[in-house]
Amino acid sequence: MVDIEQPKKKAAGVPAVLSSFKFGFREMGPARTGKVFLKMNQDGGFDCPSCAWPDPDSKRKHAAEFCENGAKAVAWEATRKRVPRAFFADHSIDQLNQISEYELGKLGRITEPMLLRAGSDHYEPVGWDEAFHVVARHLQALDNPDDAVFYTSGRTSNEAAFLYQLFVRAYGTNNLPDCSNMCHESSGTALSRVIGSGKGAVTLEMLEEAELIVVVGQNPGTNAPRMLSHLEIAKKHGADIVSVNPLPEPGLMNFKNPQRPSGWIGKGTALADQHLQIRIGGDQALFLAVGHLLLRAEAAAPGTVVDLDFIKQHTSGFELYAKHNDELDWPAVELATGLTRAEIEEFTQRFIKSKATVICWAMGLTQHREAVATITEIVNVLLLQGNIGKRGAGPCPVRGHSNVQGDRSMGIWEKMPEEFLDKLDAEFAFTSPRDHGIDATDTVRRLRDGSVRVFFAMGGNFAMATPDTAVVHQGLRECDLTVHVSTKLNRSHTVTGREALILPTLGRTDHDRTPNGPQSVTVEDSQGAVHLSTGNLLPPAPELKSEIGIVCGIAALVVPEVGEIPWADFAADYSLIRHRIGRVADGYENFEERLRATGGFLLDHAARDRREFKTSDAKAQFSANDLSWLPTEPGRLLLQTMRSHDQFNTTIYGLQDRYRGIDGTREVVFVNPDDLAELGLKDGQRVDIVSEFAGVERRAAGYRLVSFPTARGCVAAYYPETNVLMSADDVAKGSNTPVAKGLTVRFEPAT
Ligand SMILES: Nc1nc2c(c(=O)[nH]1)N[C@H]1C(S)=C(S)[C@@H](COP(=O)(O)OP(=O)(O)OC[C@H]3O[C@@H](n4cnc5c(=O)[nH]c(N)nc54)[C@H](O)[C@@H]3O)O[C@H]1N2
Ligand SMILES: Nc1nc2c(c(=O)[nH]1)N[C@H]1C(S)=C(S)[C@@H](COP(=O)(O)OP(=O)(O)OC[C@H]3O[C@@H](n4cnc5c(=O)[nH]c(N)nc54)[C@H](O)[C@@H]3O)O[C@H]1N2
Ligand SMILES: [Mo]
Repeated sequence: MVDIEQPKKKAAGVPAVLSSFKFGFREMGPARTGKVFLKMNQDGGFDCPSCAWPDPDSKRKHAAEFCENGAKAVAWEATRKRVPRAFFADHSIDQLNQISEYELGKLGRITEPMLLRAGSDHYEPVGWDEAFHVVARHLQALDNPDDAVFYTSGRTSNEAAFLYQLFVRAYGTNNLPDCSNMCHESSGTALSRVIGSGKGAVTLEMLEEAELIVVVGQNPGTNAPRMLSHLEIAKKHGADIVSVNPLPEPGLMNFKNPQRPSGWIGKGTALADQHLQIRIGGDQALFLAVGHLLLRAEAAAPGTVVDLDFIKQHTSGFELYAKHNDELDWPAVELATGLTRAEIEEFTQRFIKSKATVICWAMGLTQHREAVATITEIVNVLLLQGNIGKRGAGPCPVRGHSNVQGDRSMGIWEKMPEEFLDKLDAEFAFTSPRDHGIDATDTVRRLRDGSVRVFFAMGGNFAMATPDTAVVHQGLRECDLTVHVSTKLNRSHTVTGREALILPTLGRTDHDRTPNGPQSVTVEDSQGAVHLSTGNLLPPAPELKSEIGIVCGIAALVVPEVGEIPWADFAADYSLIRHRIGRVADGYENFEERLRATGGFLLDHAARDRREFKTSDAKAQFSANDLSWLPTEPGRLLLQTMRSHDQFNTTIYGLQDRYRGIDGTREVVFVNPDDLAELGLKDGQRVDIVSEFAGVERRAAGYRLVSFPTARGCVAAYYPETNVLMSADDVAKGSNTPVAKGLTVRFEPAT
């Protein structure tokens, strides 16, 4: 049944708690639900596999430190349901492709390796040994290791990621694309260039001390719900909070804290003091204007607005930036942002008033053509007031997957710096390749050319998460072998190469015991804190292997002679892996010792901790960017593809987007009522969404129009269904991230 009602103005509270338990009981039953929810994010427990928002230290810890969506992610993994052998015997590949992503995910955990033999149209069970030999046979048959691609999704632990990249480099390629390429790559690219580290420079404690927090292009109520508790604390300390978003996301507009009884009843906290309902792609113009106004205010009252000491001592490029930003084309700024000058002036006053400002952002900024320039524009504004490397201040990109940041620290990157590769080679006595590999977008292009022979994925759902869905599927079908290491079924398993393997693995919640005893893994969160994660549930099947066990099993067959790498020892004792990580990965020095001593630690961050900037000139760099925005022709709109409240990326938990008032369907497109009227369309009508890029049209058929308070000219629909509208050639400049926000579209009557 499809039910569309008024969007909610409040997030979390009682409905959120009820929703977690309802989903928990459905998947796990009451006893397991209790066991799981009590161990989540607690000392000695497991790290929530959902988002990368940090766990509070003991000072800040609540009794039950989890959120509705974390609980769903856990219940989804810890489900008691299993995919039976008979299921694969009963369904051909064609039939599997008829089953929706949502239904595939609901089938339960996979428990044994499955092989699709060449010429067959059914997966069949296969032993681990044979499965590993199939992978080895294909990899050893390739003349060029670069014909294989090794994808990673950001749930993989530090230990597994480190061994995985070691195996891939020992095999001879840097083809290590990861989900980050489609996520925060623009943040990493921009921040590395201008402040010398791609990671955020704000800890939880710093966030709570901020006087102004700006949340740009992020929907924390759904995608990082625990962040709201910390915003609430900051607010209690007197912080101003501003949301910059084309949508009035309810988590920011009003929030009820499920961790506190007082949050269960009553009005909740209105978190945002100001909501700037920005036009899609208008953020660079907005921050350009804020910079301009700050400089003007400083000129009017010298020494009161800008931190000249900081600028002089720690930055470069200020003069050029100030000159470049002296004049501003206000009409263009108003068109670009859809905001009035008065709104931008009010926003700027908040910066002037604040002595410590944090700017947080996520996909609403990074998945744009001008994402890199936009993020440097945000850094400009922070640098003007010395808002980095001091209490309560700094840039705070909020990462997505729970260990996406750790995976990068471990070497999952197609262009890992020489310094890391040199240390890796010295540690394991081999020579890793130095030619850069390909990222996720280039992998799509290589698939399009039909030049990938083996596609290997450590988790994720590459077939759905990427742009140009049909092209990706065709390319995957042309591979000799596709391999997926996964916990549950998804579309990437049913769009197969000539041969295909599904290798089931342990998840974060599963107890991991090797012949050497129980094992733990580690993760690094969004703010650079590293800690242990220990699963406590009986695994879905006794023969299930960990990701580490799988990598070691394959590597021992494929690269037994390369270097001195004790694969079997690593598979038995994960502390041995941490010892090696401690000698290779930046910031992880004496890893195992520090971990044992403290249970977890915060990684060093030169800019945050010492105002030391590891850039080309050892200064934090101002950037002079020209105003960029996304003009549209009449009849055209800007589309953003986003997450509902009931999904984790390509995993669909349910068909309810509670805060936005949608139930029973995902094929909706949110449109401003004035745009509907102007286009002569009505709420409830069905249309095709047609995207236009570089003269090519792409179509998503049969979407229901929903009249919604989104910014004028801006429409929104759910990812991943709308990835058919994206092009692998439409990418962010400098970071190669596919453009998932700000696509030019028009509506046509439904076909
Ligand atoms: N429950 C749950 N949690 C998740 C995930 C999930 O799918 N489900 N995914 C995880 C991952 S991998 C990631 S990367 C994060 C993603 O977290 P988010 O970035 O919050 O995810 P999106 O749904 O893509 O939301 C984009 C937000 O940016 C806004 N926006 C779109 N275009 C623009 C623009 O041009 N300017 C501005 N200022 N805003 C814009 C949208 O209205 C929306 O609020 O969440 C992580 N956590
Ligand atoms: N249009 C559009 N496209 C986007 C985005 C967008 O906003 N709009 N967002 C982009 C972003 S930010 C991201 S991060 C990517 C996400 O891209 P991916 O990371 O590739 O996709 P996920 O849906 O997170 O992957 C889910 C699958 O991971 C597997 N899995 C879950 N847990 C584990 C585990 O512990 N181990 C292993 N081995 N497997 C596991 C399960 O089989 C599950 O089906 O999508 C990108 N694509
Ligand atoms: Mo992400």
